[in-house]
Amino acid sequence: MKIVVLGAGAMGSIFGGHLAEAGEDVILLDVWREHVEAINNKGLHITGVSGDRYIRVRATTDAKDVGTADLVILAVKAYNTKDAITTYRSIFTPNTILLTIQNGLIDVKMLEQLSGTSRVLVGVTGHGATMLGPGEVYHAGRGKTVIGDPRGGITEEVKHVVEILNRANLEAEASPDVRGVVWTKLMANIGINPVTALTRLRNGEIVENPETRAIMEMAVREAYEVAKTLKIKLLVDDPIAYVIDVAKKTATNKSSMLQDVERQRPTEIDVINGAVVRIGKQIGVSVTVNEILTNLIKGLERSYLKK
Ligand code: KPL
Repeated sequence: MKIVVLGAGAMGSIFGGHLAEAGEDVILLDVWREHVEAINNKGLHITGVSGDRYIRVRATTDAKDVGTADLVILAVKAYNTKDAITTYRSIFTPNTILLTIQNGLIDVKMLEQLSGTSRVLVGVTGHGATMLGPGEVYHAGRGKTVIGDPRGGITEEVKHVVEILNRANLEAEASPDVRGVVWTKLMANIGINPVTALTRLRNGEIVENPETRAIMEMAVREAYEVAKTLKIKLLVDDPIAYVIDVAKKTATNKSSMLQDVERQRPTEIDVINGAVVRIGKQIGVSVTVNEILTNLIKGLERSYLKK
């Protein structure tokens, strides 16, 4: 099976590196030329919880080097999805399985339309990873990767992809209701990411501080109302307690959104709080706090992106 990791940032490199080590036919596809050259010249250097090593894996910026893929693991930042699939459209056939492991609420219909395959699977990963430089990735933490078919049920495709990831030591499991898994993780990102990005506090600090904790709780409460109205079954009974627990367990982390803001990059606000705002408005659930957080992050992005 030819596996293409589309988007060889930190998470894509962790997945691609593990798959290559397991002997899979894998190629990393990314527009970042220096990163691709470093991987081809020296190997992909992964450090951190899974060990310090150089992994031999093919990398390219050019779809022509790939041909077509049997499995595409989509790991680009959500705001680059359209560009990435459009640029590399030729790697997809109607039989390609497209597994997104992106953060936030990804629009599966859009993935189907852009790629031309209806075999789209959704994955939620608990791995933590950071890019250190071209060819250099830090594996910060291991976690389960839960995979499912967005239409529900555990299909043969889901089982097959889970098996491939497990062979590569990526600790995967299948879920018959991946929407519930996505929305549960979304609760943590909704509460933690914009509040940390706006205040520059670390995950644990926004819980200790009553003012920031109150905003975090209000945002999660609204998102929970949206989820309940959509009849989404979360994996937890008390989303606020869950988000507080995640923030405490990752207390010293800078959230991904805070890192984006510090590096003056676009954030994933549109697929996190922004997605809840869009849906809440459609179904008539109040999403005022999420709208304020979304608009503040967008204003902040504009202050540095316009430079
Ligand atoms: O996923 C995260 C992120 O930073 O995006 C959390 C759970 C908030 C951990 O930092």
